[in-house]
Amino acid sequence: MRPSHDFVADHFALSRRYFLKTAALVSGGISAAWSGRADADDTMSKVAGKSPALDKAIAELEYFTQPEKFGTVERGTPLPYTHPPEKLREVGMVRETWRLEVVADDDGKSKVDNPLAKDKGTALDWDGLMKLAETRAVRFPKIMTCNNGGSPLGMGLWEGVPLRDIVWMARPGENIRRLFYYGYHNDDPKQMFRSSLPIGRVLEDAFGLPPVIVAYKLNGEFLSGKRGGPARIVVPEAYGFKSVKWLQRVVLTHAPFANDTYADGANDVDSGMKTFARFVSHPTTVKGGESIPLTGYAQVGVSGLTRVQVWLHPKGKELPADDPHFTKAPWQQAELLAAPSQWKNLPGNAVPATTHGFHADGRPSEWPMRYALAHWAAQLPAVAPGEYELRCRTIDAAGIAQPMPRPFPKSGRNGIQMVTLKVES
Ligand SMILES: Nc1nc2c(c(=O)[nH]1)N[C@H]1C(S)=C(S)[C@@H](COP(=O)(O)O)O[C@H]1N2
Ligand SMILES: [Mo]
Repeated sequence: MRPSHDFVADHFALSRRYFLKTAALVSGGISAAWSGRADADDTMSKVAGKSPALDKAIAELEYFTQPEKFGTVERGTPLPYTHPPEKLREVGMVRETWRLEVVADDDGKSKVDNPLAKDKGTALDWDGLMKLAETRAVRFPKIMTCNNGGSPLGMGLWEGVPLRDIVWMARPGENIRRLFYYGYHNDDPKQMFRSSLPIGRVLEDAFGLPPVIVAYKLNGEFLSGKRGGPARIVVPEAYGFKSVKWLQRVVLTHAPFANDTYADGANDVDSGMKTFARFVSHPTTVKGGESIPLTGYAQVGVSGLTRVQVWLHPKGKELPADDPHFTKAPWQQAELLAAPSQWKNLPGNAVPATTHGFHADGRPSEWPMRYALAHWAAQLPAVAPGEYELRCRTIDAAGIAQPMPRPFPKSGRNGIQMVTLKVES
């Protein structure tokens, strides 16, 4: 058995070594932001150099998601961003005509002294948003995941203006407990997508969390229509359904409850994002006597992340009937990789200055970062020929294996992923 690894290994050192071997990439090499990195962080990964296949797989990992690989969950017939240009203009789906309203609910209780309303000509427009951005822009990393999806949609560095700055402009008065917010939905109630938050979450941030934002950029580029542009909500700690795209209207209400579109689907609309692991690269076949290179990522959810583990189980061998989450299986430690040296898919392969969760020199201030992803790798020792099931899981900050045995996929799926492996004789 391979010894277990307790150290967070260094993706940085590993990829530097890999790139030094790869002449074509040396010049584009390591971001200057990293030159100030402490030596203590420079320890070599334990899996590094064990196999060229694994080194290559690790070097190919991408932290932030390429636009064309970002997954989408959307509704609308037609999808609002597919309207012809004229119609896009007419319905506020382009910057020139985009407006954001912040108004009181017509519940007769909530008071808003300076509503930002289209009919009063006071709605926030794109120039107003960009003006705010000059002094108020924030950026933070956040993984976008649908609570109903088996894997994340994409990893983003989101930029926007805190929603509270816009809410304050509307001068909220008495009796406001919640915000309902709406995306453009072809003016058809059946196509509506809306979500909601307690006012307290918008006005303040739990210690260490970035604010809820009206986002206009993802990974350094202005949001495409597909990704929710001109502007969308992004809630750092929440599943995707809280991050309404094509945002046009915020209603300040006395209502004490969530009225999210996602409440309809039996979803837990208050769920925190869960911690779980997935494979990125895994061989489907290896030769007898060969070790097994594996890479993957974990989503760092509300309960944190300390480890990723993998388990190789001979196919056909009986699985314990009384242990559906395999808590007693002989799991082996994978290695959690340190922060990447280059933040691929960002302009200049670098995280911009003044990004929440990063030091001024571009190093993350904690690792792994919450509500983000972290990569892992393992090189399993050779096993006897045959067919195998290979699984991965996470251990959270409290030392609890995730998924915990619990039957609630509607509060976020974190099931154990299984892939198969054939070892030839
Ligand atoms: N207007 C609008 N916003 C929306 C949705 C939608 O259908 N319409 N889908 C939501 C859901 S359920 C998810 S999971 C995320 C997905 O974001 P993405 O498509 O940018 O990955 O968007 C959310 N925002
Ligand atoms: Mo979703």
